[in-house]
Order: sequence, then C-alpha cells, then structure tokens
Amino acid sequence: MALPFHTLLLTGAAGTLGRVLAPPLLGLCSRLRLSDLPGPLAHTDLPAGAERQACDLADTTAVHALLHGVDAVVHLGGISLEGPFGPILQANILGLHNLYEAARRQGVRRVVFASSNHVTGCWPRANTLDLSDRPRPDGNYGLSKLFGEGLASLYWDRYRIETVCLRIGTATPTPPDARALATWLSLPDLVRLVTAALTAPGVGCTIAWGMSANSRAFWRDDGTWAKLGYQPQDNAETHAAAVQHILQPAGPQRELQGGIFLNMGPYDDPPPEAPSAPPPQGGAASGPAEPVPRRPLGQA
Ligand code: NAI
Ligand code: 15L
Repeated sequence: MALPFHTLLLTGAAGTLGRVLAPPLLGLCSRLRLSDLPGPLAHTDLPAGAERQACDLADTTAVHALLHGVDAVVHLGGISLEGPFGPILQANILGLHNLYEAARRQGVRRVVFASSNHVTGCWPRANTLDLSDRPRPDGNYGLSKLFGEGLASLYWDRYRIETVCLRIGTATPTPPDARALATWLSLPDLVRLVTAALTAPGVGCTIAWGMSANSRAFWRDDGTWAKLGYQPQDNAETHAAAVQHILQPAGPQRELQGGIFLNMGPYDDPPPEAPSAPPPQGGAASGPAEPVPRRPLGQA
C-alpha cells in the first residue's frame, strides 16, 4: 500500500513529545526528517532510518532549507512553557512565520501544529468550552500559540496550505495532578490524534482539542474528532485516586484553566526603587523630585 507521504518533517524532534512521535511517524512516509536545535538534536537518541537536520526556527534561511522537498510537517518545535516575551518572539512567533513562509514556497500540503490549551487558559475551570468560545490566552506562550492559529487560518485562506491546530492539554505518561484529570492527553492518544490530523482528508484549517476522553474535561469536542477520525481510548479518570488531592496553591492558578502558568509574569517591570537617603545635615535639601506635570490629553 502506498505511504501517505513521501517526505515528512518533524520539528522539535528531540523534545518530550518529539521522541514519542518520531517512531510512529516513520511508518507514514518514505523519508522522515527530524529537526531541532543543534545541541538537542546531536544528543538525543532518535530512530535510525530518519534524516536529521539541525535548524534554529528563528533562522529564516535555515528554515527555508529545512522545508525543501517536504510534503507535510508535524510542528512541535519552539518554547513549550510560559516565560519572557523575547525568546518566545524568536522561537515561536518568528519561527512559525518562517515555517509557513517556507511551506508556501516549497509547496507543503499540510501542517499539524502543536497549539496549546494555554490559548484559552484564562477561562475559569467551571466553564466547559467549545471551539466557538473566544481565545483567552494566559501569557506570552499562549499568545504565541494564538498567533500560530492565526497564521494557519491565513495560509489556508490565501495559499491553501492545510493545518490542523491541536490545542494540546497535558501530554504525559500519566496525569501529574488534579488539573490534569481535565486536561490529560495520554501518549497513545497523542499518537492517534497526530496520525489522524496528518492523514484525514480535506481538513482545511481545523482546530481540535488535544485530550483523551476525560470525564472531567474543560473542553467539549463538537464533532471535530470524528471528522479527523480520532477516537481517544484513554480517560484520566482511571488515575483520579492517585492525583485528585494534588492541587495548585490557592489563587488564579487554581481557579483558571491554565493552571500554574497563571502564576508567572509579568517579567519586565523595573526593580522597585531604593528608598531615598535622608538629606545631609546642614547641606542643601534634597527632597523627593517634583512630579513631572502631565499634559492634558490631546495636547502635543
Ligand atoms: P519540549 O520543550 O520538550 O520540546 C520542544 C523542542 O523544541 C525542544 O527539543 C527544543 O530544543 C526545540 N526548540 C526550542 N526552541 C527552538 C528553536 N528556536 N528552533 C528549533 N527548535 C527549538 O516540548 P514538548 O513537551 O515536547 O512539546 C512539543 C510541542 O507541543 C511544543 O510546541 C509545545 O508548546 C506543545 N505542547 C505540549 C504540551 C505537553 O503537554 N507536552 C501541551 C501543549 C502544547
Ligand atoms: C503546555 O502547553 C506545555 O507545553 C506543557 O509543558 C504543559 O504545561 C501543558 O501545557 C499543560 O497545560 O499542562
């Protein structure tokens, strides 16, 4: 039987999920190209039989070379945690723009984009969301994933590159805490979901929740899974007794869907000013500086 793809590219191949996905992706193509930053790629045990091509996603020229001859991309590469804007701007925002521009020029047919639940992380946990609910990113990282979903939409409407954006929850061997009873995506279900997203016919630009069939889910599938042919086999509930007592500290991180990411940032505030020293005895007074008068709005 013919394989679905000639050349498939996996970015972020040396990362946690890349190492899970590389072996099954080998079975879907004649050539699998694995990419990551040079250091991680060189030091990670990856399946023999796949090509390796190191590339910093922020390097426009290198990304164009990386996409040469590629039919489809599973895009996992980039910063995978909340943090300051500068590095996320480079790896996730510029990196994604480079990827889609190179995909357009190289005639790539489909991208499976690892988006994230942090696109909607500011929704309260009491809400069960469907895809009509507006994005409410919970930080720089979630914002970069929302940018990716926007790029996917643009490159489908203008250039007919298909994308499935997977809003992945918590993809781990077992759920790590009580929140993950809602967000968990088992690793076998991750493989099922990515395979379905790659091979389903006519996906256009689709967004799908990336979770197992969790009884306590924060999100409701609206039929997208069936269209993709994804049938989750796992349910975090089987791990409930082990983790339901593991709660995040009281505060937004416990109330909102994004969890611990809500406890991070802002990052760029100047350090608090040191208290001013008392004026020297007998010297010129050096009290606090006069406030700068504010101009009324509308004046130059
Ligand atoms: P990870 O951090 O283990 O892997 C990401 C890989 O991207 C790393 O190997 C890193 O070296 C590489 N990378 C970082 N900056 C790069 C750059 N400038 N150029 C090229 N490569 C770069 O993350 P993980 O857990 O494997 O996640 C994979 C993807 O799935 C990420 O995009 C993440 O945002 C997304 N995701 C993961 C979830 C999870 O539960 N693991 C949940 C939601 C989304
Ligand atoms: C993500 O997007 C992260 O990449 C992953 O490390 C987890 O934090 C996950 O979300 C989550 O929300 O559990």
